[in-house]
Amino acid sequence: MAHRAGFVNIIGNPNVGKSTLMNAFVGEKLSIITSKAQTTRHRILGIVNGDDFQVLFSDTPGIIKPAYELQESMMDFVKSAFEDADILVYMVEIGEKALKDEAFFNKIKNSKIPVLLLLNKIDNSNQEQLEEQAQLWQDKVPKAEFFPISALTGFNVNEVFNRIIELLPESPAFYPKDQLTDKPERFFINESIREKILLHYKKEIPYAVEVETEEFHEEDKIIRIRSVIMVERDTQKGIIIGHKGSALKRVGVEARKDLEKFFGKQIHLEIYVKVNKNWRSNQNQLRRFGYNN
Ligand SMILES: Nc1nc2c(ncn2[C@@H]2O[C@H](COP(=O)(O)OP(=O)(O)OP(=O)(O)O)[C@@H](O)[C@H]2O)c(=O)[nH]1
Ligand SMILES: [Mg+2]
Repeated sequence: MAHRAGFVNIIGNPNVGKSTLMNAFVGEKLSIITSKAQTTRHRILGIVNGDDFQVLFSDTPGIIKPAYELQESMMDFVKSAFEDADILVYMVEIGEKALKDEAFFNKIKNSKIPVLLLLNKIDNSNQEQLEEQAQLWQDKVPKAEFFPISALTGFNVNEVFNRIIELLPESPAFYPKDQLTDKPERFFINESIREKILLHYKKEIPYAVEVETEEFHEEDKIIRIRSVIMVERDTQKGIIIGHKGSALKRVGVEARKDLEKFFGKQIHLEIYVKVNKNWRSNQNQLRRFGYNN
């Protein structure tokens, strides 16, 4: 059989389970997952290699109407995912009625490339609701191939993957066959710290936070890391640190555990907090944090 390879880009509303699905395909926790919307801010490549295929999955931020520059950059990642896709995976979740951004929705509906429409979180539904939702979405996007799935339990995930392999164009591999992603180690450190912030802090705090890893030093048995959590205001800095540093300590302990699993090595993680005023609206800062496209 000829070798197949291509870009399979996963798009949809915030919080529908795009990152959960990509991690399930790749078998690694490349993307962070939380119950909060806008968990993913970047386009993250997850590569699945076989002897005669290479699937280049892209996890993308949930589609929103951007309100500030960071969100505009996030939507630029989504746009780029439209442009280079060989196959589009459009994910919706049980109970969802529409993609709020009509322009994006029309692009999906009129797409010239194959679209797989995945109705996710069916573990959260009953037969009646499932049938009604299946009908609703197949009417909305008649050209798409429809799959009810559960990214969480794995229901139908293999079936979707096998269909993707069938649809892949003939092509040589784009990346070395042992490569898993295009992101550097520091990216996964930043993300794993940001995940703990999404999990443990309320309201605007997670959205005002960016993480940067200043030092990554790998030794025989241990990796020494120093990262900085950036917030937009002084008051946020106090909240991140917490009473006698307890809140920040929890972030550090939990992120370190995840990173020890990810890197398979002992980790020494030092985290401090810094104010970087209005970084979310500052083009130079955004570029520095990898949000340029
Ligand atoms: N019950 C159920 N929950 C799911 C399923 N897939 C994902 N979730 C949950 O839905 C929430 C969002 O999952 P993510 O994978 O972070 O969603 P996302 O689409 O990447 O979200 P953004 O990055 O914010 O756009 C998490 O709490 C997941 O555990 C599923 O199949 N069933
Ligand atoms: Mg995500």
